[in-house]
Amino acid sequence: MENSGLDSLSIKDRADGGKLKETKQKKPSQGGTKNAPKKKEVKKETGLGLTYKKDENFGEWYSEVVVNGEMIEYYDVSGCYILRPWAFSIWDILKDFFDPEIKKMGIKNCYFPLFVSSNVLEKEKDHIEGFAPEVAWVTKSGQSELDVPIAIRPTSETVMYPYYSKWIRGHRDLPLKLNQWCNVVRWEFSNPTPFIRSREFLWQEGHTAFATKAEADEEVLQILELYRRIYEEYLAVPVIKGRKSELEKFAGGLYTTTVEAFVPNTGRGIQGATSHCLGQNFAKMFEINFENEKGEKGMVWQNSWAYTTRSIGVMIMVHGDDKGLVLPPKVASLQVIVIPVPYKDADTQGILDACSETVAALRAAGFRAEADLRENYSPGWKYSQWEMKGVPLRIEIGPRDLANNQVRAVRRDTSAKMDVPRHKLVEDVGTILDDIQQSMYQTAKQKRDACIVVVRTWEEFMDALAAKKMILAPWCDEMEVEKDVKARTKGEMGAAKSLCTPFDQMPLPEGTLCFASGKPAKIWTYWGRSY
Ligand code: 86X
Repeated sequence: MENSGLDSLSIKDRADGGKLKETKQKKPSQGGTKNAPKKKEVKKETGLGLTYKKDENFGEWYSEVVVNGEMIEYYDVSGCYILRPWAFSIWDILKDFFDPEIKKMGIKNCYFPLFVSSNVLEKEKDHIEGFAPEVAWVTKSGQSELDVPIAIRPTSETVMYPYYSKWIRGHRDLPLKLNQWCNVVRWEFSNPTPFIRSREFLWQEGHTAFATKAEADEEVLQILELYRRIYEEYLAVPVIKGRKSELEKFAGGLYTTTVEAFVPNTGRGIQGATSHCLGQNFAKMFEINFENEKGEKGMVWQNSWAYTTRSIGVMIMVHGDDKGLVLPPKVASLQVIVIPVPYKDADTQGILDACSETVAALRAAGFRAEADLRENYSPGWKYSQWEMKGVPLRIEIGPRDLANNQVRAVRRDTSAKMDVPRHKLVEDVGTILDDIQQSMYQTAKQKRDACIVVVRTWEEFMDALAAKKMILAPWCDEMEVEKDVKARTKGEMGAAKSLCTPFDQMPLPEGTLCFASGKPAKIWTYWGRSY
């Protein structure tokens, strides 16, 4: 896995008195000329670079980035992936935000079993129907067949709600607000993709029951706001809050709200998380009844809500570049990597000490920082590796920095380089990391916004779809019309569907017609292809 070309190149540039800025050195990860077979060339040069470019072959780029960035290891069960510490730490950070927030709302954590008996799973046949092919079953222990096959949860309504029925008797038992952090299994058949579509994934599922619809309605939006914050404040991914159409909502519920993200490279929308008001449908099926203060019988109002490890995949797709992952500082398990840049005749020990002191100061101030003091790798090789892994900020310390009592900081998102005086280290690193977080969000938002097109006619709609846009169109809000849109756009790339009806509605002038049916429009709705 070694190299020499890269080493000499970077060291020379760096030792050259800080000319790095202008030199615009050959990027090790990008290899040779346009038409040359990039793959081998790059691999030879560094053993590190990406073979595919994000704009040229997005699918291959993504697979390569998640593996080379050490997020994922492929596994020998198709559709299942190993989440390596680099990925799992992001999941931990999101959980460390979300879990205390829901606890403030009075939601309690619990754990229900992984297995569902076939009786119970089939109890609510209506809601299971469309999903049945995705359910995984345990049929044997050792060599003997089980008397009754046992399902593995694809979601936990059927696991939990029989006990809601048992535990809820009177109004004093309400609200009942439970959440669990767990895995679920859905045996998908369409092309599995790490994080985005895997057969087993991690999520939190919240299941709550209230005496009144008003309480349920309020919670749906409180949770949705937390989901927006996960995406926008943590993952730096812009999302649109809205409501799913009747066709796209969770069929078992009353209405479904969503945060929708968009992946500009593929022109696909992606549901980021979902918060449902289930109404009283499940209360009816599972007989979740209660008696109010006046002794009258009523059925509970329920919600359910979830976000999954898919969120990490969306973040990778939105921010990654041709050098690898680009992690927002708030979710990066390592925010600052400090790399010594010694060279012949330099005070190597002084440089190493300065690196250790820098890490100690940053850690003491609460930053997640490490020094990469490995001796068997060159600085240039280390730069490439930490760029691949997406560390937001690199600090280089060489002889010139030592002499000037400064460090050289290099941003992962923009490649901008800055000299930071050591007495301002903590302050400046804080400022830079904040700026990276904000600017990653703003850049992603600009790219997303540039993909949004407002259309009024079918023709404009089809053009926008071909151009991979996220389409905002006036719609009559009729299910038959959405089915028709799906049918009329069916093809290799997948049909178009409604993504969401944004809560934030533009004015809809009287007389505006539906883009698809020509009937009077009722709402503005986002449309596009989706994951
Ligand atoms: C829908 C609905 C709901 C709790 C959420 O979206 C939030 C958390 N659940 C999930 N859904 C299914 O009900 C379902 C059921 C079966 Cl049996 C299945 F195989 C797959 C499913 N996928 C989604």
